[in-house]
Amino acid sequence: MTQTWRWYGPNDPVSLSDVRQAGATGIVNALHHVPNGDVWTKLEIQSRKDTIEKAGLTWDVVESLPVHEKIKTRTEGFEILIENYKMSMHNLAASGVYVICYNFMPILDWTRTRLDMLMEDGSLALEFNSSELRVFDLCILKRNNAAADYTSKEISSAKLQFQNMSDEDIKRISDNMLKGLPGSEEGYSTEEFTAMLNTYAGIDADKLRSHLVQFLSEIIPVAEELGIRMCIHPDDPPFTLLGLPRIVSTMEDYQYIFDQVTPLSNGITFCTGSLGVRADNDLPAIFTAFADRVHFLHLRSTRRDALGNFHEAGHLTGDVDMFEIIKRVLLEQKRRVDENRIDASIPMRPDHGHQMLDDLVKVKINPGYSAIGRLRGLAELRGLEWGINKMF
Ligand code: DNO
Repeated sequence: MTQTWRWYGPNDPVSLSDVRQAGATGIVNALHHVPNGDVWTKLEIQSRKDTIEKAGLTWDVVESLPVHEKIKTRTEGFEILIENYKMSMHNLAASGVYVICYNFMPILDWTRTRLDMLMEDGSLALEFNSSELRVFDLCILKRNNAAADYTSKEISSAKLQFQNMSDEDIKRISDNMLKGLPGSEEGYSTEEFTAMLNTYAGIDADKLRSHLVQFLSEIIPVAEELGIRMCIHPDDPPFTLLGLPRIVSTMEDYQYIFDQVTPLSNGITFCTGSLGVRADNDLPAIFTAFADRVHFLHLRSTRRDALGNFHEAGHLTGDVDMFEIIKRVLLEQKRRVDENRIDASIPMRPDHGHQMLDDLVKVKINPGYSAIGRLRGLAELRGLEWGINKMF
């Protein structure tokens, strides 16, 4: 695997020289300062690439080239936004950046309710708490018809929980849900978010799926022509949230997408932590079913409970069988070597580390993306890969 590291650009508290010391060779990066929907110009791309290369690293993956909400809802102006998207793809290929990660999650990107869950060892982890999500939906956001999505027991306990909640907790949950976690391109106030929800009024999962397929039918031919590998990120978490459809959560979801748009450049960001939140997702089976179109790996593990809560576990602990996944990745890489594929080394990044050691006292960190927890994750994953390779 090619070891990469997500870097948020010059304002990231983790520097490129830190990344080199962590042992990664590649950078995963986006032009976060360019407004969502605008073209990424050749000049901007090249200047970012130069910065990365001056530090002795390479820009291996774009994460994300964001898909504008109007493309997802196919509302006024979406045609121009798709043209802009294609132009950004052209400009990236012109600078030699060929792997593009994106997602098709309505309005919200990844979602957590708490960013500082205390672990036994004193480190902090990201958490998704389903009862807090219900409090947010029913009592803070007060979404129209939200009650229809829950049992009467869930509704009464959410109300009780809300009555006893401190202002601080209410603010924490609202901020985490709406303001956008690191890498999310948008943040909203409650009013703005409610207005955004209305733009999805007539859009159910089937409709959103057809919008994705229409988008892919336009951009995948461009990717084929340019040698770009597009890789869709799964829903995080992989289920419907706040009444919004989510369509990249299961084996069947992937199967549908690839049946509709077949070229291999229509690929996957295989995110073990996101997919692993569902007990009914068989991760090794999903990997093997679509192995030839896995263009990027997010390696992390989550721990779920029976109530629908989950938190980020250590990279080798939790519910993901990392040994089995990496073993299958290495077999797929061997297969690609035999086929003379140029993408025989799949870029991976250690995803979401715990906040630990000196990072606990740093003034600024990006939750989930502090240096030391990811460094620990990368070291563990690298060791596991090394060990499995020795066995082959
Ligand atoms: C969270 C990330 C996501 C991811 C996007 C890809 O940590 O994995 O924000 O970057 O969903 O488009």
